[in-house]
Amino acid sequence: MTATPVSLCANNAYVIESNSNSEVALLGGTPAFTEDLCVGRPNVPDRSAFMARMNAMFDSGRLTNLGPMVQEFEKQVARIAGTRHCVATCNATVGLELAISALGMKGDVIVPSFTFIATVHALWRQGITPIFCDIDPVTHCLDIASVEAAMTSRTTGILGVHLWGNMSATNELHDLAQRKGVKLLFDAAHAFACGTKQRAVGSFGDAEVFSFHATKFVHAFEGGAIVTDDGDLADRLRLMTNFGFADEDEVLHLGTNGKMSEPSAAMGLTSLEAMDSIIAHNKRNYAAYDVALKAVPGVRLQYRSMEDPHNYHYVVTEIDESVTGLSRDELVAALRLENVIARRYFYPGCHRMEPYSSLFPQARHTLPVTEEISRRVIILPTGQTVNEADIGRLVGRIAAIVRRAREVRQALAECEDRRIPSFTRRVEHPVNADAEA
Ligand code: T4K
Repeated sequence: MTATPVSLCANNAYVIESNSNSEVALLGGTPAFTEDLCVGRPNVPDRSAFMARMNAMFDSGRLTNLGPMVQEFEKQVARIAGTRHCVATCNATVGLELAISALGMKGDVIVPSFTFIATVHALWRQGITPIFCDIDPVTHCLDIASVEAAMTSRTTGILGVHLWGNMSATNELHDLAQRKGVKLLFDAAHAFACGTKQRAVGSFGDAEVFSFHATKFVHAFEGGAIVTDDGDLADRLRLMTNFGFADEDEVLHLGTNGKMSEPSAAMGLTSLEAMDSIIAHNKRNYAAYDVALKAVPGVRLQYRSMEDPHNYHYVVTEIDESVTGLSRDELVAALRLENVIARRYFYPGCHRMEPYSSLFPQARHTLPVTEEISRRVIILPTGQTVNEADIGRLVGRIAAIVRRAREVRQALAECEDRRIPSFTRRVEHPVNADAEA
């Protein structure tokens, strides 16, 4: 690995040296990393503890269908979320679909466009029309004024998203939902173990849904969980995850196979045992990014409180091209040659993806903040496979790339390297697309 100059500051975070003469791989330098530094690389907890659980599972002969490890996982998740009930699911997408259906949402449901596509698919697959609303530019969660303006007599629910683990405007959304008599559900896929000192994410709205996908900071390979304080709703959800079976040959409800398996629960439980140390690691990484990125003009790190509970799982930066001299996409592309796989989550917004782009072509005119933010965000790698020294080296390269922006732009235009993502060669959704449409 090349040694991009870094120095250790008082709080042990590695910071870049402002006068470093770093190389840039795109301009002929050695890549910053010999192996890919990835967003989404899974955290792998104690293998022997996981294997012991797998052996216990084989000994018991119970592989799935609400086995003991799933029941224990549900207990742990409900405890951390501070809710009375938890229903584990095979993934969060199915969890969202089930919760939407169990809450009786139909007609129109309010949803942000700036989210992973699963949030919106979970509505549309059940014949519900997503009403795209804009986001707050600071938290990237639903903007309350946009929600209020979009509500009509057809609205039956609000599906908020605690994006990046940032809490939605829970109180305002609760008051609005109560006033209008509609259901309130939160996609909390990113927000397990987040919240305020007073209240964890999980107990807001009628229900909330977590993801325990392998790319999440604690995971169950694939997995999800619906949490709620409403006992009737939990009972209904429990039936619905198991085809609607109430008893051996008694079906009471329309249902599906949404169950979590025992191997997933085994991983989930083992992962939860490592949760505190993963969060502490992520928090140190966040602090290292915070210090180092202060030296890079035009690259702003999204704020995280160091006091309120947070999983620090998504390192969210916004690029100001007028300062960096490079677009977000050019920066992502230049980083690929450094073997850094940063992501453009959640570009270009669900309203510009199919089938929604064709169904709701006007949506882009009503979502100015979503349009702007989705062009600026880069998610940077963190998690157990990334340490503070990696962050010093990575931010050193970002700084060097930005310092040599003009040469980088020119080199990108001429570069034929297959690692350069095709999106840097396409003109995607130009800023004046509104005028064209
Ligand atoms: N709501 C929100 C707001 C969500 O973000 C998500 C999921 C959901 C709902 C639905 O939750 P689930 O139904 O999935 O439980 C990934 C995840 O698959 C997805 O769960 C997650 N959000 C989303 C943000 O990220 P992709 O399409 O980006 O995955 P992929 O295959 O490109 O992987 C991401 C990165 O992780 C790559 O750089 C490779 C790395 N990776 C991934 C896996 C699975 C590994 O290194 N090893 C691995 O095993 O969606």
